[in-house]
Amino acid sequence: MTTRAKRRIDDLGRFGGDPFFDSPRHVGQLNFPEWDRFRAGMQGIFDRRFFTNHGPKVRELEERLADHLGVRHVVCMTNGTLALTVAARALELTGSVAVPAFTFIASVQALSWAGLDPVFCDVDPVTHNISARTVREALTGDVSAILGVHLWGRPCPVDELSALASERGMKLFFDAAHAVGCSLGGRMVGGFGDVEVFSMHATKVLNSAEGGFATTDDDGLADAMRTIRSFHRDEKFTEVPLRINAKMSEAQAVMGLLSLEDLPRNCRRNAELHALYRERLCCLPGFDVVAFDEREANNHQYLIVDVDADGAGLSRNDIVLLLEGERVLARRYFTPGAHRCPPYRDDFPQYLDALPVTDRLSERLLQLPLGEGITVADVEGICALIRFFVENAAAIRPRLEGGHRGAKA
Ligand code: T4K
Repeated sequence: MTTRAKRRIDDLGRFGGDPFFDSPRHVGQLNFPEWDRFRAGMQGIFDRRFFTNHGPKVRELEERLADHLGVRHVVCMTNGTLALTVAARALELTGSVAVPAFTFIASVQALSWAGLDPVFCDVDPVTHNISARTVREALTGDVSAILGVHLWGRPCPVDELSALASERGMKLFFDAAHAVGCSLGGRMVGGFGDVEVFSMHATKVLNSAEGGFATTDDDGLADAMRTIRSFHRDEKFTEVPLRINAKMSEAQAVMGLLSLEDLPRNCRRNAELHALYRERLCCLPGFDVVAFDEREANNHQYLIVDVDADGAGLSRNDIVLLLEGERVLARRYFTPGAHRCPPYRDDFPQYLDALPVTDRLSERLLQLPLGEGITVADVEGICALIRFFVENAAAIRPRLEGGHRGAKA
């Protein structure tokens, strides 16, 4: 790895200097199994000449995930977005669903594909998740369910949301795309609410390249999801009006099985890098690293920093621009909030100025690289860069405001 230390602000990539890193540092986990293990798994597919339609590898992955999470049923699907849509259809929801606006847009678009309208809720400023209070404040007459999102892998307050759902006769399900391997009160995420839905996208700590799955302890719901996810004639457990092709392929399942084997190792590695980031950034003014409850199981796959521009001397957006100049591809997750994204900003304008915590977080949070491609030296380098930005904020800020020579590609 070649890195270039910064001595003056003219050395910054943003102002025409050479980037610190010689190749991009991404935010995704991008865990790759060893090639020989992947080849051995794929060899079985070639030998059996069986590519898809709930083959042996998909069934094995479903069983292993069910064991790992302590749930009765796992239903594997093409990706997390389709798994959410299928779950919403299986729950037979109607009208609207209460959902946080502070989430990846897929949480909400999946509802739209299921023919449901969002009722946007604000989130708690500390947990970044919905609470019974924020849902209650948003509820309207036709809300048939709550969709909680365990953001960054930190579980929603499940008990209070369950109590609210029972009180109002609503279903409760969770978008657990970030939360594989995380627990609440010692119980693994996967068994909460009516259904929970996970993503196994390439950027996740558990990955099948593309992929997702739904978990439930309810036999009827599992049957409904298995039927809805496929037009295949052998997959008909229950009567449903509409079906879709949301099947997981055997190749995805091979990748998912290998990734499940590697999950403990990858979580441990994330935890180490997460701790190093915290140690290096905690004493910088205006920087607050989002922490996890270390009494619980965590996957530590998201390194999220809350940047206070007054304390740091630079805004979150300034930091992203400056890091980009050094080939550090930090992300503004989740900016803007879903209520400000099409089609919702036009279809539901009543939410535009109604979600102050979501708006505030979406202006301040920053995701930094953490995953297989990121080394201890990378973390040290990224933190040293950020320290340099903050220590030289007074000189950097006017240069950013007054325009600059673009960063080298
Ligand atoms: N609910 C929530 C709360 C979610 O966060 C997500 C997905 C979903 C539902 C839906 O689940 P899926 O339908 O996706 O299974 C990424 C992922 O695409 C998405 O899965 C994830 N959440 C979201 C938070 O992040 P992008 O578009 O912001 O990231 P992307 O794909 O550009 O990748 C990040 C970086 O990694 C890039 O700089 C490029 C690099 N990269 C990426 C891939 C895929 C690589 O170097 N190699 C690769 O193969 O959405």
